[in-house]
Amino acid sequence: MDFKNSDTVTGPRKEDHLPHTAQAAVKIVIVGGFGVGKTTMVGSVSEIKPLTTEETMTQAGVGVDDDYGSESKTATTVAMDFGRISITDQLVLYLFGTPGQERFWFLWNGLFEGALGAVVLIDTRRLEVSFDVMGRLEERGVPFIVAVNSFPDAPRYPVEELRTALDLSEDIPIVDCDARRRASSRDTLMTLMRFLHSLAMSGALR
Ligand SMILES: Nc1nc2c(ncn2[C@@H]2O[C@H](COP(=O)(O)OP(=O)(O)O)[C@@H](O)[C@H]2O)c(=O)[nH]1
Ligand SMILES: [Mg+2]
Repeated sequence: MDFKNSDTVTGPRKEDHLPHTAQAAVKIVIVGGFGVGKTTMVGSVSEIKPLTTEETMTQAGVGVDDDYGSESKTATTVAMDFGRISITDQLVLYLFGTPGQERFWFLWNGLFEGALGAVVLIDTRRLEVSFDVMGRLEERGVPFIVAVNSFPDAPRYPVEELRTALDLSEDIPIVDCDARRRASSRDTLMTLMRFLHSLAMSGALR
């Protein structure tokens, strides 16, 4: 076998090491329909080089994936994105960006296993692509918040209108975010952590 390219596989970089103060690591999933910004969010917020499994869209996806609103997208994540962010010295989040396309649902069982919570990204031009995702999180009892990714030509709705359209209960936070911006993505994750904390305090977490 030819190992000529093995020098491209390097060991962990110094910045990849967990801080020695880290005490808790939790798994968070970033979900939503095709092209809502999952890969972008994991990439913008991760402090390690995000691992992204992208595959150029093939004929197999044509007519199957609903790609309205993401016309310029040439690749779609078929497996997942993976990243890490330290929220405090002690708390580390592992982020898993999970595909929302129906034909990849078989991947979900494992990906949701052990997840403390989820961010559901939505694109207001295509709310329906994130409906199923929310249903599946509810089925599995994974608490989530909704983040409205700010695409420039996407219509803007008052939060309460979105809540009704998405059929979400009062307590589920709905926030605006720009997945391309680290600060915004981080704020979104902080909102999720506060929400999870409040659920834990009220005894609502399973
Ligand atoms: N304007 C704008 N574009 C975004 C934003 N987030 C993602 N995009 C773009 O939308 C496309 C789809 O994003 P991507 O992260 O690949 O979506 P995914 O399929 O959910 O992983 C890409 O071309 C991104 O550059 C955002 O917050 N604002
Ligand atoms: Mg992606």
